[in-house]
Amino acid sequence: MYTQAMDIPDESGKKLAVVPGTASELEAAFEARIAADGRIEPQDWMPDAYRRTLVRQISQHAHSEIVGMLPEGNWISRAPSLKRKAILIAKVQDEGGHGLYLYSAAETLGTGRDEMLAGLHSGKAKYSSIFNYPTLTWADVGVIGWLVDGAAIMNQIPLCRCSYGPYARAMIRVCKEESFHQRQGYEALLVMMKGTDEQRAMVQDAVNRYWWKCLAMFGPPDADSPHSAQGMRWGIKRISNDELRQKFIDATVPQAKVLGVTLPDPALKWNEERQHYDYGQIDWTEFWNTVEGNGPCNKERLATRVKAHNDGQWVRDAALAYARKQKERAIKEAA
Ligand code: FAQ
Repeated sequence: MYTQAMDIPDESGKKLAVVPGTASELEAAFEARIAADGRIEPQDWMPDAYRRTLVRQISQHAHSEIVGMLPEGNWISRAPSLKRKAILIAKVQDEGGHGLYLYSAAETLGTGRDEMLAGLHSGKAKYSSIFNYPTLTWADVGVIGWLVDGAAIMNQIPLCRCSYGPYARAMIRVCKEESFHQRQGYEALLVMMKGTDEQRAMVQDAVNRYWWKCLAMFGPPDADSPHSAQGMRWGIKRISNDELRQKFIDATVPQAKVLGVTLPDPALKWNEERQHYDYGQIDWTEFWNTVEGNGPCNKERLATRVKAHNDGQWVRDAALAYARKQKERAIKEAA
């Protein structure tokens, strides 16, 4: 289980925390570990800024998984067959599980889940822009699997090599599950494309609405990304936002051809010299507007999460009361 693996020590050397020394010696040991591509573990000494960066990124990632359950969750009761419903339920549950591994990984850095959730519920913490758009038709569910999970995997595979051990280990399992999510989405679309003209039009419409939003998922261009340079230096990020975006485009164009859909970008063209596809301008104004809370579904998504959290208060209260009773019983029995 992932939770048991969180304390696995790094084989590359002794724990930084057990090496006595001054602050500058500890910092030097941390830097040496990073330079040697070793892993930092929860008990190790680490600079405050490294810790803060990880809590920010991992908790935002966790929030994305949890809020990301909502757009597809809306279709569970309307899935077109029993098979599609079973797959979709499994996928949405997986996303919930990803959120939980990630909150646990962030907790190893000393930040409580209540604090992280308070950040989400107050609108202070971010989550992925992509989940603030509506799912209008069944084709949107297929396109989320193909393109949104596809973009998520592209971004998350390098995170399996993140310098922070618990995050890297969580990502291994997450990526395996995301791979199933991507395939089920693509397969659902392949079936629709073999159907009626109306079904094919539905797929094309979903691709048209989601394509540009998926490209923005990778974050702002490198030149406008305030956290990238330090994140790369610390081995948290391994590949830059723009490079990942390019890799995603290069991998997706042939898949779109097989599927028989057009990607909605007239500038999309193979560049022989670069050995990559050229592509058009992403609307960053729209992206930032959505990130800042003004996308089409931001308010609805947050309100749904806050209601679910409040509705679940009795479960947390009951679990705490039970734990208290267990403890009291153990004390009585020991007396
Ligand atoms: N949406 O300087 P950078 C999924 C923010 S999981 C919203 O480049 P960084 C699974 C960024 O946080 C999808 N905000 O920052 C699934 C920062 O804000 P801050 C989530 C964004 O951290 C599928 C500011 O802009 N994946 O889809 C976005 O170095 C289907 C400046 O940006 C992850 O979270 C955005 N798209 O790089 C679930 C992966 N992009 O903190 C359900 C882990 C940027 O200063 C259904 N995260 N921002 O207030 C990462 O890899 C990185 O955090 C990046 C951003 C690449 C997202």
